[in-house]
This record gives sequence, structure tokens and C-alpha cells, in this order.
Amino acid sequence: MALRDLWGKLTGKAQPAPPPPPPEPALVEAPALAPPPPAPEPPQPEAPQPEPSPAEAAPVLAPEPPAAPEPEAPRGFFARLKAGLARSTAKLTDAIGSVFTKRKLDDAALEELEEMLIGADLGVSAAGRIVEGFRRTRFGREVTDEEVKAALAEEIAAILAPVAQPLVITREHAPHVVLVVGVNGTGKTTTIAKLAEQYRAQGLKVWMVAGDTFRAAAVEQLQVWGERTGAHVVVPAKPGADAAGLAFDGLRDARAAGVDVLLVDTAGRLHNKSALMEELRKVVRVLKRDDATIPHSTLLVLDATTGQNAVSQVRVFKEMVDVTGLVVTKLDGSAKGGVVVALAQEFGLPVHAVGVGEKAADLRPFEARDFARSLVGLDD
Ligand SMILES: Nc1nc2c(ncn2[C@@H]2O[C@H](COP(=O)(O)OP(=O)(O)OP(=O)(O)O)[C@@H](O)[C@H]2O)c(=O)[nH]1
Ligand SMILES: [Mg+2]
Repeated sequence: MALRDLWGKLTGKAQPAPPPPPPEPALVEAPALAPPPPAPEPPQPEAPQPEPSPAEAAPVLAPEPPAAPEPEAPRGFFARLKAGLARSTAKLTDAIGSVFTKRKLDDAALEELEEMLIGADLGVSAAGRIVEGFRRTRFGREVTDEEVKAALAEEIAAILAPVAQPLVITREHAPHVVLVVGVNGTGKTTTIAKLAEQYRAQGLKVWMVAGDTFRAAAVEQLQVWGERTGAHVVVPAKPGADAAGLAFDGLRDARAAGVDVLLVDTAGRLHNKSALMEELRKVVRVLKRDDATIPHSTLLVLDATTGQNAVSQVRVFKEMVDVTGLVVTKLDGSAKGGVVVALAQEFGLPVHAVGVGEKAADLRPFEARDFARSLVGLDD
């Protein structure tokens, strides 16, 4: 299939009739958010600093320090995730409730379960795996909907556990370069801002590169986030400036300034899709001229509301760039949260975090058990 066709398919814009021009993403306005912090930190000093010696390199850092003294955690965290997943949960639990009030787990019931899981966006492969698990362990037994939910949560958690990995930032890279890619409107820029907020809260020095240079609004959007999070934003000298060159300059300056994490935003759309992919490749190529291990992480941001389409997006982006991990956003607005299970089963790529809202705090680490139990409507 031609890349253009595949792209049309995966962005959901393809039509049998001549395709309508895709609408501009509604990203001009800054997302509705809590007010900016009252006392933003002063701008980052630009003075070059010597590179840290390997001996000074800090230990590996994860985005959420597990031992953070949050009074509400983990209860508050679970409640938040559960609230975010409410629509996906309702879809699945309503279906389970209607089929398994008290019923023998025979072939017909298993078939219905499989259909239900596919309907909840878990994908054919994961649905098949889960049903096989049920067949092995529970076939012929009479089950209630609560038992089905508990068993489902276990099966789902087993699929998710291997991919639930935080994005590990290694300070010795100085900066650790994170390239953020994805189709338009999935939440790339917002996710970058959320990551910036989290890393800064951990005491890391964070810069963001406004690599979506073609839309002035995209640059402004990141600048607004820069003000909110206190992270410095590298902006193009003029609209349409070369994104690869900007990223390269940003990297050089960030290194000189002793930055720990450099988050590089990219465009979700250019005038055509192959141009977008070519630009992405160029950004990677140019960064690698500095150091072949850069980008250290390439995050593909997926919008959960697109359901199975997200699976196609991973396929296409994996061909273009070396995707090292996923972030799945908009789980709060989606009844298709089950797609995370499909993604885990299909690709085994790390899922670093999930977005459950528009605020900076709404990027949550991805926890297999919590996610699985939330998805099927069980309590912590
Ligand atoms: N409800 C909800 N909205 C989100 C989430 N993440 C992002 N958004 C919203 O989705 C919209 C698009 O987000 P952006 O971050 O601008 O998306 P993008 O991928 O950078 O878009 P382009 O730059 O056009 O490719 C914004 O209105 C965000 O506030 C999320 O987890 N939940
Ligand atoms: Mg953007």
C-alpha cells in the first residue's frame, strides 16, 4: 500500500470519495489549564558549563519518584486513573454484566467474551490470548460477572506488565534527548509540557525545542507551556525554519547550558505526509551527526480515542523512525482505552505514561495492574 494511502487510513481521513481536506487541529489556543505557578523560576542561565565527567553522572532517573511523599498516593492516583478510564470501563463492564450474571463458561460464553473484548478495542490477538487463558483455567465452570472481571484483570495485567516501563532519563547524556513524534493532534506538545513539568519537579534542568516550525501557533503553544512550567523553549528564528537545524542548535546550546533533558517537539502534519516523514527522518539524521546515540528516546504519542487506528500509526512510525516507547493520551475522553492492551500485545513497546487530562499533572506513569483493574471496573 502506498504510504499516502496508509497514512490516510491511519489518520482516519481516508474516504472512498475524494478525501476532504483535513481540518486544522484546534491547537491555536492554549489548552484550558490551571493558572500558571505563582512564582516561576528565573530563566535558565545560558553560561556554558563543563560536561559532567562519567564519575559525576547521576543515577538513572524515572519520571515519577516512587517514594515521593504524596499524601494521597497511591489511592489518589488510582482514583484519578479510574476516573480517566471511566468510559472505557463502562463499555467493558456493561458487556460483561449482560453476559455473565451467572453462567457456565462454555464455548458459546467464551466466544461472546472474545467478541466483547474485541469490541472494547483490545484487539483480536490479545482477545484470543485472554480467552485461551480462560479456557485453560476455568472452562466448564459456572462464573459470575465479578469472577470474570477479576480473572480478566489478571490476564490483562499479564499482557501489560512487560511494557509498563517509565521513561528513564540518564543524566550522563547531558542532555538526554527525547524526540516526540505522532500524527497531528495526538497530544505531542501537551505531553512534552507534562514531561517538562515532571522532570523539573525532580530537579532536572529541562529545555523544550519548538520543532513544529511551520505553524506559528504551535511555537506559541509551546512558549505558553514554557512560561507555565518554567522550562526554557528553543524557538525558530522565523516561521518555517528548518526543524532539523533548530533541533541541532538547540542540542548544542542545551549541552553548553548543562541541560539534563531536551524535549524535541515535531510537527504532526506538513503539506503532505511524505514530507512530514522526510522531515522527521532529517531531524534524526542531523541530530545523529552530533552523536549517533541521539535521540536517546523517541516517543510516539497516540490518541486513545482513535482506537485501533493507533495500532496502524505505530506500524507506520516504526518504519520511519526508531520508536523506543509510547505515550497514550486522552484516555479520559475515550471509550477505547482497551487499545493499550492491543498495543502491548502487538508491539511490546514500552508504554511510558498515559494522559488522562489536559493539565500538566494529568500524565500518569503506566502501571499494569492499576490499569488492568481500572479498565474492568475493579477497585484498587
Ligand atoms: N482530554 C485530554 N486532552 C488532551 C490530552 N492530551 C492532549 N490533549 C488535548 O489535545 C489537544 C491536542 O494536543 P496537542 O498537544 O496540541 O497535540 P499535538 O500532537 O501537539 O498536535 P499537532 O502539533 O497539531 O500535531 C489539545 O487540546 C490538548 O489539550 C489528554 O490526555 N486528555
Ligand atoms: Mg503540537
